[in-house]
Amino acid sequence: MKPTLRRCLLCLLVIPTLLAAAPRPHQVKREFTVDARKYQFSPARIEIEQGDVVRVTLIAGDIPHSFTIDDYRIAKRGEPGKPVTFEFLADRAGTFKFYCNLTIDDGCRKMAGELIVRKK
Ligand SMILES: [Cu+2]
Repeated sequence: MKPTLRRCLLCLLVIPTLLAAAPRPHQVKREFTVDARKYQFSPARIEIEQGDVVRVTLIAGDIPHSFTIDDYRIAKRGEPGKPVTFEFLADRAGTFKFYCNLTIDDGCRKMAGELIVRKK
């Protein structure tokens, strides 16, 4: 096989993958910075629409905290001075609890907030 042909075949494989991974134009990207400190999330309520791409930056203000949503299989841990940013597609409508799943400190157990995904 000629090298150029081989390169083209590679393009055929790579380009559709890149296109599929790129956000679709109709998708709305929503960005939130969630501050976790003193056993509270701020904001404690996030409202979005089904189909939105949600980008969350978790800032742990005092001790390590996590942002966990079981139904979305999200569990991200932030440490003081080391914020963590992640994205997910809000494909499921409903009200979901987010909480801190760390067991370092008993106070983490009462940390909770709500992700509200409105049906489109
Ligand atoms: Cu915590």
